[in-house]
Amino acid sequence: MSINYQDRIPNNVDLGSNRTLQRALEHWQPEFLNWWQELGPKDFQIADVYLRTATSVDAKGWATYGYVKMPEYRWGIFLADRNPERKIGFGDNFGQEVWQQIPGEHRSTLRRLIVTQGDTEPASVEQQRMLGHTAPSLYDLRNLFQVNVEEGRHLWAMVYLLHAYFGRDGREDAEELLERHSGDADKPRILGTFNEPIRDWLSFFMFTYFTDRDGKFQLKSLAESSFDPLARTCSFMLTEEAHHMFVGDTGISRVIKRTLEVMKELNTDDPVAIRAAGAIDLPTVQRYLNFWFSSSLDLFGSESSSNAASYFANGLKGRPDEGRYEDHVALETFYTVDVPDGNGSTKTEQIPMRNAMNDVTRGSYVKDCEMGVTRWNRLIEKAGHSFRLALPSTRFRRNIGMWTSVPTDPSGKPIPQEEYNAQIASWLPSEADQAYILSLMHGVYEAGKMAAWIAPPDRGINNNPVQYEYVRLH
Ligand code: BYC
Repeated sequence: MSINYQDRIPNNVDLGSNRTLQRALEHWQPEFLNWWQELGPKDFQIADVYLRTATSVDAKGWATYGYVKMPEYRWGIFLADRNPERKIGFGDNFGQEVWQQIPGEHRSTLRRLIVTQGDTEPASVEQQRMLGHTAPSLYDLRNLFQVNVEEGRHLWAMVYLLHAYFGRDGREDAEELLERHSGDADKPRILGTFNEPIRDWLSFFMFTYFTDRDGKFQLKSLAESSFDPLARTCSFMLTEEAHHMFVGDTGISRVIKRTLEVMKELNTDDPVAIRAAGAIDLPTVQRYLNFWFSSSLDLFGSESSSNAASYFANGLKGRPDEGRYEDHVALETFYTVDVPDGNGSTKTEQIPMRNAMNDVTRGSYVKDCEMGVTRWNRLIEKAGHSFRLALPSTRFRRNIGMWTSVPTDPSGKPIPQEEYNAQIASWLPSEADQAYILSLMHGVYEAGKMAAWIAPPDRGINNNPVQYEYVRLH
């Protein structure tokens, strides 16, 4: 179904045929816009931003580009097309019809999953709200705002499901999604990472690389759901998510590229000299990476989770790319995890495969994260330096799961608490690192100009040149 932009809420779900639902969403719409004005990107609301907007959900032509003022962005409800042949792909009901309505016994669990997913979307916009003031270029400013409006749309995607399938409870949940706020002492966002402040662009690139990538894997898991409208919603969200990870991946590459240029010019790898020249030394990049990667690992939940086992058994949440696995029932297999033995060492444990689904997904995520690291290291190697970036171990600095508060070094080796306390400041961004990175953050708003700490991108957006005026400020 094509998307009708004459509607107050653009959609491809035939909203007009359900007046009650339409009215409920039209009631929520001004609350969303109020939230956007109060907690969305600070200022820039009258700037013309070169944004893409969904016009259809098919692979070829979903995006059109043009100048839009952010509050006029057409946030809408877009589900991937329905496949009438689709069957349940995993769990106890493998092979049966997928659900167009929610079976009563799964209502509260699905509601919780949808609320948790929905909560992350506005949270990320809140976290990023001040970054417009320090964008390293108009190209980057545009990318930030593209990410922000699409996270806003992802909130719409979850709110649609809450309104359409969960009655009054869902409507209340939708209101609460605008009432919790990132970092709020009384009403924080649900998941840890989404309460961490993002004050600088290095953190933004780390977040879009590592945390948005968690989003990719969680959305892929939900795209397998037996609840077909959830699966179709998440499938389309994934097409938007890809650009967010591109922003992170290329952002980090560009930071490294610039650092390597400075290292070459000065013929040194001394962080002090590199900083004096206004670039970001590689050990600092590693510390920011350590912080955001370890925080994002927690978003997958515990290694052994009875919640995860029941999501899988009931067909609510599968594994990313479930079709690639041979055994979709996973009832008789086991999974081996390394766990702390309580004496400063590790032991292995066998857990039923269904209980291990969080860790299975986390494992796929770590592999995906490695690809960027390999690419960045290739740049460093080509420039003739021996320094290498590395992902810390999945045991390092965990706050959820079996390794919670177990002191390890970044390689995952358990160490005494005192040693951890003494070293942690050298493994994560120190106050001095943060102050230095913040000192680099100044808005560069002249088309084609770049801040000195980052290299220009290889190409612009939608075949436009890098020096294109991606945001027209007024
Ligand atoms: N922080 O049994 P467990 C995205 C809670 S990002 C705080 O292992 P489960 C995006 C957990 O809720 C993707 N609490 O949990 C990215 C549970 O609480 P209860 C977001 C946490 O249920 C960038 C308890 O600990 N998608 O889209 O197996 C920009 C025990 O844990 C955390 C989803 O969240 C944490 N990190 O797994 C914008 C998908 N981790 O029940 C957007 C939907 C766990 O004891 N959510 N807890 O009160 C889920 O699938 C699951 O809720 C989780 C947790 C994977 C998050």
